[in-house]
Amino acid sequence: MAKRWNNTLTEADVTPYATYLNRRQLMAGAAGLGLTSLAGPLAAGDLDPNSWEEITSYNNFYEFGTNKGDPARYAGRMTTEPWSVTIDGLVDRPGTYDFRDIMAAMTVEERIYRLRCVEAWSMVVPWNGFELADLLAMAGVQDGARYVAFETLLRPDEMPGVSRPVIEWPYVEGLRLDEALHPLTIMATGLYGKPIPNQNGAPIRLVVPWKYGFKSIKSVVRISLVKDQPPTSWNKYSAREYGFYSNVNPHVDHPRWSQASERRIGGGLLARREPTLMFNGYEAEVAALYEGMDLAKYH
Ligand SMILES: Nc1nc2c(c(=O)[nH]1)N[C@H]1C(S)=C(S)[C@@H](COP(=O)(O)O)O[C@H]1N2
Ligand SMILES: [Mo]
Repeated sequence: MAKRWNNTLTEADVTPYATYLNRRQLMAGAAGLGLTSLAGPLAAGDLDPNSWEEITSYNNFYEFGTNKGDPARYAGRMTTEPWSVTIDGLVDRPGTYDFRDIMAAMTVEERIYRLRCVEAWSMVVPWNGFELADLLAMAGVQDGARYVAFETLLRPDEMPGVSRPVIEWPYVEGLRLDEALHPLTIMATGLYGKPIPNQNGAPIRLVVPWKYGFKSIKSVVRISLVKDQPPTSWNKYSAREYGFYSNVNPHVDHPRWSQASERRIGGGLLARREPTLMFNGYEAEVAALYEGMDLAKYH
């Protein structure tokens, strides 16, 4: 069932993990609907997804080259079977989890999300996936954990792009724990009901719809629960241009271009640019995570 997120979430400000879990259990018990009851009612959708062709041919996956067509051309070389994700750090059940075992344990649903690249283009993507919170619950987050670090596969013989030091490989990303546990944050494993294509981050990638696209790290092989804010690839490349948070924000420009508007892929050459929305349109759901923070400083 498609979920088109609207301003119905009020349970977003969940910092201590125990509080978070208790609330989920309470809600699940009360509603008898399972954990997805956090989602709230479906909104009238204004989200018209981009085509399969658009989503799978215009990509950023620098491990396969920096041109938009490179991932579609070269990512087929990446071996995705078998695949495992190591979950380690501050968890009760660290280990290397086979992708098939993860899939057997998770409930996959459809999430139609906006995707806003920091380069000021955007798409709407019908992902299939599950909440990252459910995967983290499987591993058992310990009290001291405050951030989640992610790492992409690094396999140079299958990745023509990594011979060039565009960024430092492997690609790494990170979220604050409450961002990672937010019900909008998913691990995507499918697209349009099919397994996710290699160029989009097969077999499992992060999707954080209120942040610039580069936070949504592809082809994840490691998830670590950590105490301190982890290093992230684009922040290491240029901290001034790419902050750790990188929430979509039309009022905070990239040093080299405006972030006030965006070009929707598939709109055609004559299409008007669309205004970029605060938190990419998910402000009602996520603004509470950043209450009291200077969003220009913590960009
Ligand atoms: N490992 C890895 N993940 C990545 C990237 C990348 O180069 N390598 N590019 C990011 C950027 S800049 C964007 S905009 C999105 C694009 O996702 P899509 O190609 O599925 O639209 O993936 C992100 N995840
Ligand atoms: Mo991007």
